[in-house]
Amino acid sequence: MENSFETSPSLENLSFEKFREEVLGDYRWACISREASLVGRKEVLTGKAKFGIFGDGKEVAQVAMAKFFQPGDFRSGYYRDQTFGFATGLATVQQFFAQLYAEPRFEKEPFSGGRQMSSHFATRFVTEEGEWLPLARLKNIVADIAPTAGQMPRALGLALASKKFREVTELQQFTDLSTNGNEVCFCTIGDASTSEGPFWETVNAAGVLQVPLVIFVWDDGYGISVPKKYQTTKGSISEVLSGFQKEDETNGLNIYKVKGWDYAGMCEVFEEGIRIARETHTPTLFHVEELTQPQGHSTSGSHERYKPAERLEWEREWDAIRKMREWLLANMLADEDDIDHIERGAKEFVRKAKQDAWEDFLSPAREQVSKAVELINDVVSKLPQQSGQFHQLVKELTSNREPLRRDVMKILYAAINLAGTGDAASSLKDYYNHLKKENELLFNTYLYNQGPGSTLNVEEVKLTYEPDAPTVNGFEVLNRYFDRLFAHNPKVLAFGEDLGYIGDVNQGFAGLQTKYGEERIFDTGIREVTIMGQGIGLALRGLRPIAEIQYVDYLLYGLQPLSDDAATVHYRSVGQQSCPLIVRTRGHRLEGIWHSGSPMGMILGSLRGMYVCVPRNMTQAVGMYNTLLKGMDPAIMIECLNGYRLKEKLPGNLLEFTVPLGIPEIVKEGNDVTIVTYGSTLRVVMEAASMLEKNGIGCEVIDVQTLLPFDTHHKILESLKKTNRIVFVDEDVPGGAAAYMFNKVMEEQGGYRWLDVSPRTITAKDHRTAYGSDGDYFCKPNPEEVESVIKEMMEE
Ligand SMILES: Cc1ncc(C[n+]2csc(CCOP(=O)(O)OP(=O)(O)O)c2C)c(N)n1
Ligand SMILES: [Mg+2]
Repeated sequence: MENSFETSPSLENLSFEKFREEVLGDYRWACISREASLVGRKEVLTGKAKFGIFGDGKEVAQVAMAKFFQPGDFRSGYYRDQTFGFATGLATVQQFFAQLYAEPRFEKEPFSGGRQMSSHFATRFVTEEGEWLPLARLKNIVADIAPTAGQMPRALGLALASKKFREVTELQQFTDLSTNGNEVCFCTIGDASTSEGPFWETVNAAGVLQVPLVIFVWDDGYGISVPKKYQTTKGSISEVLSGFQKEDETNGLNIYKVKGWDYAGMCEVFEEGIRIARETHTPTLFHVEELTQPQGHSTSGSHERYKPAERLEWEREWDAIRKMREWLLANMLADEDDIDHIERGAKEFVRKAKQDAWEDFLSPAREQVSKAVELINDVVSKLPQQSGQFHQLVKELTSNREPLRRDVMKILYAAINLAGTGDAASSLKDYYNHLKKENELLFNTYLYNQGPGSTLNVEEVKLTYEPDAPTVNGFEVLNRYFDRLFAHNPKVLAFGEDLGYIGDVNQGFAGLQTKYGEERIFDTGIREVTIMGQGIGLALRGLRPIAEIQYVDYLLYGLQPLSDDAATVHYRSVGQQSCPLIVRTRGHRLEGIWHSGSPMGMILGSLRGMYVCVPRNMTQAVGMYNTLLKGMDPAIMIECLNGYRLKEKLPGNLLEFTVPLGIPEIVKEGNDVTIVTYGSTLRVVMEAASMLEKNGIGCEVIDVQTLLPFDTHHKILESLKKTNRIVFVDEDVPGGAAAYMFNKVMEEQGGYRWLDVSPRTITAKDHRTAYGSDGDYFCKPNPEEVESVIKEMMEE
């Protein structure tokens, strides 16, 4: 022993020691994570947090998974992955508890600033200035979302980005964003969530596309209370997926089955599958079976209610941590003492992290309580006759041992009311307003990019024409624009159904695939959910995708990833992630129930967090594309389906001209009535306006251009001040976007003060639009209807 330090240890011993250390390190993280779950549940049950969902039972699989997660890789997962977060160093246990308590201070809860439930992680992708971080050198987690399988569509896009970075020559210069497309997207999903459509769409698309997507199915046999036999055909996701298995000379996925308690087995299989995915871009699925849920699904219930006693017994016996412990002992990697030491250390570590997070969480509200009490006591000295009631408020506030920010606001509000209108409470009011502002910053910011990345900062560049500018079809304006755009901006990619080879159903991309390659302009399968997912994933990785929904009527299929993911990502990550996706689609009137929709109310209701562009013609659309491409926000562009063959003068500054968002354009001036509209209906309105003109009624026609944002400078109000009559016209259902515009102008802009007659909306009918020209005439607004409503208004 004495001279052992003099003998150099053999290389073998050294690597054994290193291996042992690594394995024990993994065991330690597994124990810490388990303890965090156990303590986390208690925190909820004792009322310190509202809801908890934890990763107990999945620890060993995730320490194995974390080993192969390299800088540049992305995780797109769900709420079970805390162990992965800890083991990769992307989340600390204290931050995990901070999130459990809903800590809104970003410094303390850097995943969502208290906006998301527990175990919804995120890392930073962009700076406050809207610049991309060197994602190729970082380990990246896309901000988690709760809808089951909602992480799948975007995972496809994240993986597709690697393929694009590898195969598109023009993209190889962006070495901060990718290292030759070596980045793998790790996607986790629960067994029951594989029943969801987005799972199947993603798996099929990945098999077709051949992208480095690695899916881990955490199979614990249940989706809340519903067992696998009601979820999955044959009760096995790997078995039913077997037809997707890649063979020599075919596409498809590599599918592996592993046991979730078999640490060594998982390390081996994960290493192989992930390496192949990284090198060859073959998608991979690991079916990780025999996982458990020691505490059941979440804090909302107990699994004893629905799991049979034998299952519960089996779960105890096959607990992965217990199995790993047995394996460590059997392989003499540690003895009982070593293991006990690790387990005790884990408990202590978690106890301290929890305590620190809780103290941190409480401290701001406690300080606010002290300050509020001090200010209320000051008021008491000025208004002694109400002292009893003030003291009651103070008592209420100070007897709350764990006050929230909300409690302080409620008491301050009550105290201000009690003090009445005099000056006595002015410092209370100041403090109330100060806190209100502070809370707004904590809870109501980052719906859109706010700094230099904001699309609203893009400067207007006016449209110009060459003296000999030709008049062309609307689609040709777009076609020439896209041609220049693809020559100019290597980050732009466009894809969708029929978009590649034939250049979209209305020829906006005609001939461009041949010119710019099928890597940049490409067809997809008929799968709107994952077309949107491709767009989201590519945008999150710093590219500029234009993802097409063939007709706006089919947006419903692709709406979920937009609403739950693209529209919320900046908000839910507190500005750390931006998704500058452009969804291109076409809509409003043409023919029949599914080619004439204008579901703008649906869009407005579901896509806050995206901008909504409704250009009246293709020239305006070009200006909006330019604007969007200079910003960092996601947006949807609804081109006029009946406008592609209408003639437009070809702009001279196609690549430069911008249409600022939220600025309506007065397309016709008039003094008698303001007509507010957009998109295809604008032409109907213009026809009505010229009919009215003949009767001496001057219409001011305003194209709002974008619904989100809406008339940010209150231009419509200026018009209303002149005409004192207003009508909102569109072809959405009643109560849809026309009602939205009405609300904006009447309530937000205070337009009601300038009305001489009651304001109106003219919309399509409640039902979908019947086929044919008569169907259109009798279901959508027509010029005669607009004219008669306005005549009525003039006579009122
Ligand atoms: C779209 C959607 N439907 C329902 C839910 C409610 N829900 C949350 S978790 C869950 C079960 C998921 O089970 P599984 O995929 O097996 O994951 P596990 O929780 O077992 O890890 C359900 C139904 C949801 N979050 N999203
Ligand atoms: Mg499950």
